[in-house]
Amino acid sequence: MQSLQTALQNQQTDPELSQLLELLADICCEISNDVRRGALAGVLGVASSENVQGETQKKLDIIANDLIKRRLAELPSVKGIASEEEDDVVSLHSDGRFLVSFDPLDGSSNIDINSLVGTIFSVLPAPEGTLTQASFLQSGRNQLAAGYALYGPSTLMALSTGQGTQMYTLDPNSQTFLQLEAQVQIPATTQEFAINMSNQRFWQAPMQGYINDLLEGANGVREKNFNMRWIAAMVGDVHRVLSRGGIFTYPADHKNPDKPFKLRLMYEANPMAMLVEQANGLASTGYENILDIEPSGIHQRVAVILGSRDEVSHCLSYHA
Ligand code: AFP
Repeated sequence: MQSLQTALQNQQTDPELSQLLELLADICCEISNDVRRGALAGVLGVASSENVQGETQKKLDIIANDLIKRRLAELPSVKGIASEEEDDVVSLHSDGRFLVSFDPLDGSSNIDINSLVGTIFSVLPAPEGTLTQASFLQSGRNQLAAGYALYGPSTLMALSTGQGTQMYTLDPNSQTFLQLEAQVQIPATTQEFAINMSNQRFWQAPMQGYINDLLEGANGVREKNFNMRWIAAMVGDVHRVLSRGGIFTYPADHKNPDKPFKLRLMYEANPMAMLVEQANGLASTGYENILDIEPSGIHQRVAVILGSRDEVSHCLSYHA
């Protein structure tokens, strides 16, 4: 199996970008070690703080965020970072070429039940001039790279630099990532969906209609039975979609009128949309391709429908 370093060289990735991606992989390896040691590393439980979005932070949210911030500061090519756990953007090196946005620990409510969590990251080109929030407000099409690490029974990493999506596994002995798949391909059709069904009564009509038809199974218009999965960590649900297909959605809902969407564009939706599109899948809000959204704020949230091409297209037909 080829290492991440060799794979990036073989893809003729820009050497500075490769260096950044190798550093991100190294950081994920460190977080993976903390996750594995769990209570022994003192990383479980709630911290006495909230993030900018008013969500209670877990200890590991803060540990992972601080680690990524500290380690990325080592690299002169990184101009600044934006994190789900930071109120504002953080300036690192004024001459840097890259911006990195990340969700340091996705699915953090899973950490205390020893279930799947991960780290999601996205790399954008840094515009000239002083770093501000506006520097990050670029559409997902501008991403130079996107990826996630999944801390599960083994630690895996999905990565794309725009030449397909590759899957790696962490070798705990050498502490390096080795390539498992050179071109991940999401099957176009599926009989598996992922949605938080407890929100059903709050969804808009198109999603109500689509899910109702799935639930009717072989007796309904779809004429086939569907199965449901929900990991409560986007990183785990998207990994399943990349592995065997499926549709994952967190649609708009009116449970809390001030917060119609759950997932963050810069830290979750954009990087996952790039990985999914590069693996022959689709990623949409229902009305527009996620990668085409012109962001209006670094903590912006959006509706997400992604996965197997034919199934996502079918879901979008309810929104037309
Ligand atoms: P946290 O990382 O804040 O725990 O949120 C995870 C997440 O944003 C996303 O990864 C999941 O798909 C979604 O929340 C799960 O939300 P529910 O609470 O509705 O299950």
